[in-house]
Amino acid sequence: MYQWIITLLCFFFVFSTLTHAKGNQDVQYAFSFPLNQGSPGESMGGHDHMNHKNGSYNHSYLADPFGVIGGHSHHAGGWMISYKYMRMFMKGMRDGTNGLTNSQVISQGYMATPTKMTMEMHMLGLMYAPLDELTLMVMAPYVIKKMDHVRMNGTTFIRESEGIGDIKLTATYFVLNKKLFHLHFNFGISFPTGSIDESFGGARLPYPMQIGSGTFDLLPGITYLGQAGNLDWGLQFKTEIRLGDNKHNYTLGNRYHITFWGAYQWFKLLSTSVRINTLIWENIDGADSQLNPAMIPNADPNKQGGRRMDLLFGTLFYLPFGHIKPRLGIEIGFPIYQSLNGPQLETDWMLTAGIQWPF
Ligand SMILES: [Cu+2]
Repeated sequence: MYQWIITLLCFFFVFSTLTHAKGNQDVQYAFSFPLNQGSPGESMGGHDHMNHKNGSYNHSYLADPFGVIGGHSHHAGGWMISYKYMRMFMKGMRDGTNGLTNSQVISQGYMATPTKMTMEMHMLGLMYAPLDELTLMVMAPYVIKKMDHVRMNGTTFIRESEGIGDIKLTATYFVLNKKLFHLHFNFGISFPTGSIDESFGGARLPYPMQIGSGTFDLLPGITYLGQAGNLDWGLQFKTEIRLGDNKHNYTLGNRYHITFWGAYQWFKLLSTSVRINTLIWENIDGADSQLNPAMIPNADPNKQGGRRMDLLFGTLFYLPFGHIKPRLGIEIGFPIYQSLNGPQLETDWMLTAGIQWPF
């Protein structure tokens, strides 16, 4: 059902792209509000806000889609606070690229199977740039998970968990800063502040219901950004590398993300984006001895990995006040391909929305 809504949204975006592509000559002046920390007068039109410091291009605050993390940097002395709400909905089990019914999963010998899951995250972020080249960011998530299940005998049950997730400290450092070719490295560390002790009635909940990884994780990556006229684009490769075992003797799989996007500034205060996000995540290494993989598939460390490609559509609205415009953003997407080491819950759609407020 959700796929249909999202497909309609896609058509809307394609249609509006085609209708706007003609006869919109004034768009090169669309991005004319001042974003620099310097004097507001230096932005006269076009993308002049990027011509900070003798015409050099600083991707200080661009049309990077809301679901992208570490996709922009700030000028020296710049701050930004942000709030993002993320939601992901998963329904139905899948093995490889094939869907499985609940009874097909249970007939593999399990006592119960997950049927659907909602994951929500409230994330507070703070960015600060001590140098033009270097932007630091801290992100603090609050995670809420809810999973529905069905037992062998047809009865259903729900499990829930919530709490502070893994706090991340990250940095971007640019090595090239040209209009058509901006390149920055992403660095980061994720702290094991999220719980891996979530339980119900004294029994530990399966891996996907835990809040954190339980390990220190490294977050290296590289981001390329370009801009011409009112068009912005980007390509980002990011990884999450787990360090060591957590206290329950397992390590979540490493994750690899490759994403690329294009964004177009239609009006002074509105831009839209289209993005492809490819994710590969590995199985769990080791096992939590309190979990029995014969009971339910999501308690099996070898049924956690997978790969997925998502198509996402985003919109950014710039609020018309303040020296540097705050922006509201939303990005909605759905998988166009997913292959899972299953049986595992398949993803149906995901959403990120929130506000970014630079000062
Ligand atoms: Cu920022």
